[in-house]
Amino acid sequence: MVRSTASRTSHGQVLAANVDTVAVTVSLADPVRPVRIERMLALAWESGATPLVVLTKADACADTPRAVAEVTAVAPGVEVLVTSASTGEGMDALADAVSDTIVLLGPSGAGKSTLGNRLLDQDLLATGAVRVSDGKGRHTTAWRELLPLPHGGVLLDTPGLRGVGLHEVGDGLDQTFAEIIELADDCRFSDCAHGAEPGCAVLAAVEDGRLTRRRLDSYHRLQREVTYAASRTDARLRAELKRPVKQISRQIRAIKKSPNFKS
Ligand SMILES: Nc1nc2c(ncn2[C@@H]2O[C@H](COP(=O)(O)OP(=O)(O)OP(=O)(O)O)[C@@H](O)[C@H]2O)c(=O)[nH]1
Ligand SMILES: [Mg+2]
Ligand SMILES: [Zn+2]
Repeated sequence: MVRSTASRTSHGQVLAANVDTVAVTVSLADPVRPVRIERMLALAWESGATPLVVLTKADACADTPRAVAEVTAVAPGVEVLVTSASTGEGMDALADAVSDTIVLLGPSGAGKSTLGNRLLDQDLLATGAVRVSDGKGRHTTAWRELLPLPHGGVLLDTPGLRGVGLHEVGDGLDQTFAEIIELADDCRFSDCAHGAEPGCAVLAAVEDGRLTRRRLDSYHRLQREVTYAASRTDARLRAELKRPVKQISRQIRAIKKSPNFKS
């Protein structure tokens, strides 16, 4: 699982490897941020692991059904679990969904380590209160921690993600926006970009309300981001490939200029 680094170089940062399940944790105590969920799901799908959305802090949510509906709408094909570490809600379902290696991913303060402790049946992971002013976490978990689960499998707790840059994401984006890809099957042109083309089935779905404009805009934006990241990687690759040739031609010039050189 790789994301773009905060330094915005064209290199990615490996977040986790060899995971079976990526649990994208989202706090129900905060308003739903769809793009953030889409970004995390794209990374999760791209890794080849099975994504799972774990909604935390159900006890602190005024309208859970509405929040669940909002999240489900941006997570096609992904199981969405409602949990509360405070009341124990959803903990059995979560334990059932966990098999083999599971990584907890999400912003600081989402409740990853608290969930982890529930799954571990012990308080092994440090947890910390969120800031009262804005509800943001304080980055309590500072490093990734791998722990064996009591009923088999392994848990990987991670530090809160500050940003989720998409790096070398391909199929992951299509899986995240699966319903758009499905609609696109019916576009008149096979290379339709769903911008202003005639006979675009995706735009038709936006027109009649089957697809939200926000969702399509998000798809386009993340697609542009991925293309841009790829072009930067390509530019770097090209430069790296050219370097030896440059060095060799410099050496040839130097030899030709040397007094001993006879052509
Ligand atoms: N009300 C409520 N609070 C919760 C629940 N789960 C976690 N919290 C609180 O949320 C805060 C953050 O929890 P953590 O588990 O430290 O969050 P984290 O995602 O590990 O955060 P980082 O390590 O900073 O990335 C703590 O004060 C927890 O007690 C829950 O189900 N309900
Ligand atoms: Mg933590
Ligand atoms: Zn189209």
